[in-house]
Amino acid sequence: MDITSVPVMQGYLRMCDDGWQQGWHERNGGNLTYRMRPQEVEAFRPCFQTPGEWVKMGVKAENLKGEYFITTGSGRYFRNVKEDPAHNVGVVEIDEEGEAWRILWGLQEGAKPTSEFPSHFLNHSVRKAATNGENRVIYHAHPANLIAMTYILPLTAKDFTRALWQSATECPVVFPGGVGVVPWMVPGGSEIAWATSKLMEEYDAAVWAHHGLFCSGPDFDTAFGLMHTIEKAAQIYLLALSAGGGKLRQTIEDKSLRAIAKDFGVTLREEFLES
Ligand code: 2HA
Ligand code: ZN
Repeated sequence: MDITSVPVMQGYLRMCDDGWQQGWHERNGGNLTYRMRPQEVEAFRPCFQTPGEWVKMGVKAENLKGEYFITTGSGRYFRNVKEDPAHNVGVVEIDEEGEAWRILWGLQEGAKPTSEFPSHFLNHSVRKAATNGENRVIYHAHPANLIAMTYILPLTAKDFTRALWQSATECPVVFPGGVGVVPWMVPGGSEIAWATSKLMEEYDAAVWAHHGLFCSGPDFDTAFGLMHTIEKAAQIYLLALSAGGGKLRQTIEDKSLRAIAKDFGVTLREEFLES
């Protein structure tokens, strides 16, 4: 059976390649996980191999017991995913305690799930709970403009959200709840995983200072679209600041943000508005 004929895998592989094409995944940068629907697991089941060993994650989530995820591989490159899915991505099953994974397909020749699997796992847990099970995608990338913003703005959710909302009219519609900000931390461990997942209880995107961005969504289009929209807004913000010699002559006023929200039927996070 050709795994690239399974629709969910087609969507997953396309998203990896799209992220690579955008320039967000230098070397082994970034990672993508998808929580599979039961019918997607069944479509994939003929491809499953003899399961690997259970491996504990150092984090635990009650509401992810027995779930199946597609994940990118630790140390593997987004650039190679489309050419060779079996070496660069895989399917893992979570145990009945919600604390260990084992490989069922892919991640060939000793690969493991992404080094950020603990962060992805806890984010899946909180987003699943926050969205009544709708959320399925957690996506981490290294988009350059957004990372550059973390060197010039105070590292607060309010400062980042306002700067991004004001940088393109669509932004308040796409992320009316704003974005969270995680201060600089060592990547890959349970500390950054906990800090990020705490923010993901409230936000569907979280900036990692001097590192990148985590986005979530119910499907590949929404999660990729959120990453894309935030990064484009960051690019506009930096272009405008650079062209203006560090000064903005005008921006989208709060009353205009409110007008957008009213017409598009979204609720902006009130505490981030100043008037
Ligand atoms: O996978 O992006 O944050 C490499 C990373 C770690
Ligand atoms: Zn990273």
